[in-house]
Amino acid sequence: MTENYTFDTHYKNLSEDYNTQNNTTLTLARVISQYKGMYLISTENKTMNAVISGRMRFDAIYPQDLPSVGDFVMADTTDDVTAVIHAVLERRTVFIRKAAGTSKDSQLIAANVDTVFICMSLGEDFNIRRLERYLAVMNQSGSDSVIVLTKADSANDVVSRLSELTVFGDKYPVVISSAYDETGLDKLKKYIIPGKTIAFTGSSGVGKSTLINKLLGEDIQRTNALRDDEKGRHTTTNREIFTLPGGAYLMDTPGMREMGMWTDSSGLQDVFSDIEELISLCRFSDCSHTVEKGCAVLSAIKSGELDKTRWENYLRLNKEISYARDSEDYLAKKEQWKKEISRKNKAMKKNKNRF
Ligand SMILES: Nc1nc2c(ncn2[C@@H]2O[C@H](COP(=O)(O)OP(=O)(O)O)[C@@H](O)[C@H]2O)c(=O)[nH]1
Ligand SMILES: [Mg+2]
Ligand SMILES: [Zn+2]
Repeated sequence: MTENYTFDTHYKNLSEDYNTQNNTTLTLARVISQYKGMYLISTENKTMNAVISGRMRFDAIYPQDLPSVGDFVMADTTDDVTAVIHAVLERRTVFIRKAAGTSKDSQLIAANVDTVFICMSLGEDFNIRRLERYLAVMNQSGSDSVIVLTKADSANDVVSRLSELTVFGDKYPVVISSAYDETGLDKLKKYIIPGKTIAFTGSSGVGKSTLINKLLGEDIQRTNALRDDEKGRHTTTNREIFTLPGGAYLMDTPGMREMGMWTDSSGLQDVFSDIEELISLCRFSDCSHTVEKGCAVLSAIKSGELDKTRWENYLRLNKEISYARDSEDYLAKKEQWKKEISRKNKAMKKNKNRF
């Protein structure tokens, strides 16, 4: 397969700097798919398999230290069969998912995504609390979010569903779409411009792959027949980037059952600006919003101005952030402890040799 990518000047410059600083002649490439330890990368003129260098594997502590789909990497492509990735160039955005609940695992889903289409079906799947979560996670990633409401052809109460979105004000563009009757495709295409990477995310079965197919104009993605419960099945097993002839990138992401928050609480501010505003109006600056007189949050819930489930979702997401922060501290301490032990071991060995 021969591709003809043109990377943007930002990454071309970074790659030249890398080669100068490290006295190497590595090639700039983009990771377009990943399966376990295997990568598929595209240079400006070819697509090939790649693995990471032993050094890179050895040095990696966190999953984020390894290449992910969307990364721009420096690779040795002299071997025609398999390239070797030596470095990841600085990411513009990172889409990290933290598995919710008690797990400490985080997963880098994609790098360098400019715009995320957060897809939600106008059918049974429609859930404003889930949308809040996706928006918050995507805000953390640094990418711009567009709310894409899918399957408009089969929806019946679009008006009431749209009214639920008014809590976000006009912070996020909303596109009503249908891959079946092609509603809204023109609006989506406005975001798909050369050089930009657009990721599709949202629950499994909402129609992401079908939309991507439509936009690509050919049946590259596999889609799955709808089950009665509208959930669909997990069809996209790994993340993959598709390049449009004009030079834009479309990325499919697998259906994610859990979409936890990581350590940066900035993601919440935009999604819940009304709540943050209310909190600033509470009479006491250390208000716990549970029993206090003059609590603006409690009175807004009472008056119906603030939906209680929205408040609870806000609390839940905040809690996840503190949990993620704690576990990061824990990992850092563990790393410190490992270093300490290896230092002591070395010192002991030295002493042994001496006596
Ligand atoms: N009614 C309707 N069904 C759709 C539309 N787009 C996709 N579907 C169906 O929804 C199911 C899941 O689609 P798929 O693209 O695999 O969803 P994904 O898991 O988000 O990638 C399939 O049965 C599709 O045929 C649409 O615009 N309207
Ligand atoms: Mg899919
Ligand atoms: Zn309060």
